Amino acid sequence: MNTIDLQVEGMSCGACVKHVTQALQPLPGVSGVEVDLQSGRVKVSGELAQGSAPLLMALTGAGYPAKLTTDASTSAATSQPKAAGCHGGSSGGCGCR
Ligand SMILES: [Cu+2]
Repeated sequence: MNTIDLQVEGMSCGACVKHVTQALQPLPGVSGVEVDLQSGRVKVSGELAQGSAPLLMALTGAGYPAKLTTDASTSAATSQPKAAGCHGGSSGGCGCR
C-alpha cells in the first residue's frame, strides 16, 4: 500500500472532483482517491506498483492535466483564480463537459 500525491489542473467545481475520482478509481491497484478541490491536490492510495504514470495518463485523458506534487511549489502554483466558465462553454473554465 502506498500513496501518490498529484497536483491536478482545471478542477473548479464538484463535478470536476467527481470526474477526477471516476478517472482514477477504476485503475489497477487504486483503492482510494481523495480530492481537494481548493488546492487541486489529489491523493491516490492503493497498490500502486506502476507508479504515477497510469494515474497521470488517466487524468490527462479525462481533461485534467496533472503532475506529481512537489511539496514546495504547490501553493504558489494553485493561487491563480479559477475560471468562472465551468460548464459554460468550450473555452476556459474547467474540464467539465
Ligand atoms: Cu467543473
